[in-house]
Amino acid sequence: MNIEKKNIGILGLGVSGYWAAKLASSIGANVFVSDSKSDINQIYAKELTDIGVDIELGFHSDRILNSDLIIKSPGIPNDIKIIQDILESNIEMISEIEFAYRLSDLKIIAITGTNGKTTTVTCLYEVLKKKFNVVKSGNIGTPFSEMIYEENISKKLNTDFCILELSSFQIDDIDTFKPDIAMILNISHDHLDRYEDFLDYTNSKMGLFKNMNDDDLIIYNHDDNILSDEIAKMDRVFTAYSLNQNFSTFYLENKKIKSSHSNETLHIDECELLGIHNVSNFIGVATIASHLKLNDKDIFESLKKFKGLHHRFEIFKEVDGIKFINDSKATNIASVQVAIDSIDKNIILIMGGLPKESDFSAILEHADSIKSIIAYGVASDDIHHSLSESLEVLKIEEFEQAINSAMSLAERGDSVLMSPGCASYDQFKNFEERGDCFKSIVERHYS
Ligand code: UMA
Ligand code: ADP
Repeated sequence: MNIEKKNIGILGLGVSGYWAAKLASSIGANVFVSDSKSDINQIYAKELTDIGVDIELGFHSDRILNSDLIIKSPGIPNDIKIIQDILESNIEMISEIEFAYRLSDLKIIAITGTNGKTTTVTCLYEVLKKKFNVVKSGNIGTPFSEMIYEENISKKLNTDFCILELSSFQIDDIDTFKPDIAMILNISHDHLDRYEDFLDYTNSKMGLFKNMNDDDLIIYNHDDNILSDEIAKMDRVFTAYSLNQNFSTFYLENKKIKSSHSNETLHIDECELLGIHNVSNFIGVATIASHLKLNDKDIFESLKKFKGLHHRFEIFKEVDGIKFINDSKATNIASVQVAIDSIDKNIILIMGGLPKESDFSAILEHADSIKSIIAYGVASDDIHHSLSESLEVLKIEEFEQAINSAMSLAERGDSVLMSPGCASYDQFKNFEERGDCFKSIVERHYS
């Protein structure tokens, strides 16, 4: 793509817009960035102004309609007026991922799914780095444009693969983007405020494969029913992974991950990162690594040592026979369900926050594993309403009091699981702050 001297318009001056602007400007484009907020990161604004980028803050004017190409940040919804004006104007509008892709010659491994993307991308990175020069980018926090900018200015990076975490928002406005390998982990209800309905959201995720052909590797989790149904509708070759030997090269048998290539095994209780969902993620990672010719022994060794990430099924304390698990990143119901499935019984479950849906009744499928539920925050009424006929649900508005109540209920043999199933924004800045708050309340209690 030749954008030298072209007018490039960028919507949004978050981290994606900033790096897209730097990348476009470094190639000689005339860059204009528009952000509807005034109080954006001042360092971004200053640095871009210094390199000759024009910036408009506080509103989206028609000026962006003078662009030859418009790059849209992933968080910008389609129903705002300026997007409608752009669509009517026939100016090409692409996502930041598509833009960086057009300027890149990196080999790409793209990972998407409703839950487990960041864990899986990080795990795959740890496994592949034994043999390859790999980088990780995308929704994980480092925009793809930043990666390409760095690659362009330092020609010596010799990157073999870029592992790209992709949200549905980032997939929505791709056009020619074609990964060499793509993996989809699962599909469940999330982000329904941004999509017309669940089908619309599902179609967005499946859009990742639209330019891939039979020479590219497309991997999907066969154990996810919604995903399997979608795959069955598509007329192309997919590679499945599963806990079940009938569908997968790597599989789970008697608590061991096994491979049909060798006699190597990995006992799941010996892994640093626990949880049945993480076993599934491991099998997905192993499938890609094996395709790239890593041997089973090396793959299993790296999986065994992978520690996971904070706030994702993080077993951070065991005291008086009680386990404490911080799963603050579980912001939808499907991620709570896998956390419950990963613990046998005697769970004191803390849920709540800002709900994405009002119906929590799917948790009733796991009623036998749950001793009590503490429901906090804005969602507490909905949680109580959905679950209290069959389960003990205590409504406690304030987070710290909710945690204290959970601790006072807990006995030897119990697990206190903070897996909220909701966003954190009613009482916290983000999920990290909520998880850190949970951990510090527990630590203080036992100090
Ligand atoms: N803005 C406008 N007009 C609007 C709406 C927003 O100008 O109508 C502006 C905001 O004022 C803000 C900017 O757009 O200044 C923010 O852009 P953005 O929301 O696209 O966020 P970025 O900072 O560019 O970060 C994005 C991803 N954010 C979202 O998709 C919401 C980051 O994922 C990602 O790490 C980053 O690009 C790098 O690729 C975050 C996320 O929450 C972690 N993702 C969602 C998730 O994981 O569930 C999808
Ligand atoms: P994402 O980047 O997709 O949000 P994360 O790795 O940050 O995913 O994990 C978010 C939540 O999803 C955590 O609660 C985590 O334990 C849970 N999770 C991880 N892997 C899976 C999976 N395969 N299926 C369902 N939930 C998962």
